Amino acid sequence: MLTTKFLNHTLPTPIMNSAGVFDTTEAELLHLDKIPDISAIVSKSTTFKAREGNDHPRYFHDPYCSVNSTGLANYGYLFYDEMASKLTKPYIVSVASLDSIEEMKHVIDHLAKNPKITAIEINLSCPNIVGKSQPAYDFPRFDEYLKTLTTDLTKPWGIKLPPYFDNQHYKEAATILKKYKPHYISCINSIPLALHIDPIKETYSIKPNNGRGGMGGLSIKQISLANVQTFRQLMPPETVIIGCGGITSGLDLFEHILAGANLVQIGTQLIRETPQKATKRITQELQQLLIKKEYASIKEVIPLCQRGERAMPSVSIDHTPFDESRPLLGLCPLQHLSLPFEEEGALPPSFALPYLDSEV
Ligand code: RRO
Repeated sequence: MLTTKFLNHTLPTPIMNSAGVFDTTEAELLHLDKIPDISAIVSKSTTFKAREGNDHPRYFHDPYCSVNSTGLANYGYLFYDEMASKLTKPYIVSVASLDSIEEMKHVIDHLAKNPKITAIEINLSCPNIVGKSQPAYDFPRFDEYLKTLTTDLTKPWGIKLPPYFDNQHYKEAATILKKYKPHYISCINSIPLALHIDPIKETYSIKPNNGRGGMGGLSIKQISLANVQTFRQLMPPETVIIGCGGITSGLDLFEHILAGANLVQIGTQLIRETPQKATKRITQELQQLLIKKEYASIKEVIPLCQRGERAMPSVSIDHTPFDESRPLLGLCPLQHLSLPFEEEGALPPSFALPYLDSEV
């Protein structure tokens, strides 16, 4: 029911980890390899040399979001190259830009020679290198990077895109992408330069860059859906789109498919709940939802933007079929959506701040 094609692989579920989550060390990568509902593994974004990354604490999450400023902590590309022979699942090595295009080209060309590596994920959207901007936000640089990195590249490659927020930016990004024809695009990397403040301790929740880092988690879902949908409309129909951002439940994953994603990458929720538990639950929820909606397979779900007329739900969802005790995750009962936020009792109990309770 959840079988999904990816490059020349048939995956049992449409789920991968997103780059940067439980994929830095050998133990983490071997752990991901054992988890049945994770179908492909993405490495931590790697660079030519190993990096310790930014100062700790550099990751934080609450029920709404995560904020990280990891700063590309990784063991260097040779380590992720060697890991390929130890993993059994399709393995994508994420490669990040740092100082020089030439260095990144060297890394990619080296990794491309390894037959055990399934694909390269080009990451031009790291938000956390202090003092540097993202190539994917600077379109002439973006074009130059892709030209240099993908000329003569024989290995399948994808690209991790940052969130875009402007129609002109979408158009410019899509024009460049269409020139270089990635095998897939992943939308989106974390939302850059978000600030989280701990009001109890009166500090920033993470240390680097004055507390600012890339935001993930449920709060970014609407931005990631909009990016998936827009690229689904702008790119040729055969473009594989991996939805990434705000997936905490089977329903969130389903929304990504409705927006136009073929597969998904999950980050924050794997940290919140553990990769095993999160992906097992999300897979079960997705299966139950598809059954309830009378889809025989995930392949039957057509993105909303490709349907002729306004889509009507095939079944009404008036209460969550999921675990209602799980804070914030999954479907909010629909009646809450029509009530004003200020109204007492309008918000589901999951909107309380359990992390504050536990601190007090
Ligand atoms: O390492 C990081 O700080 C990082 C990277 Br490379 C990225 O692509 N996205 C992110 O949120 N953090």
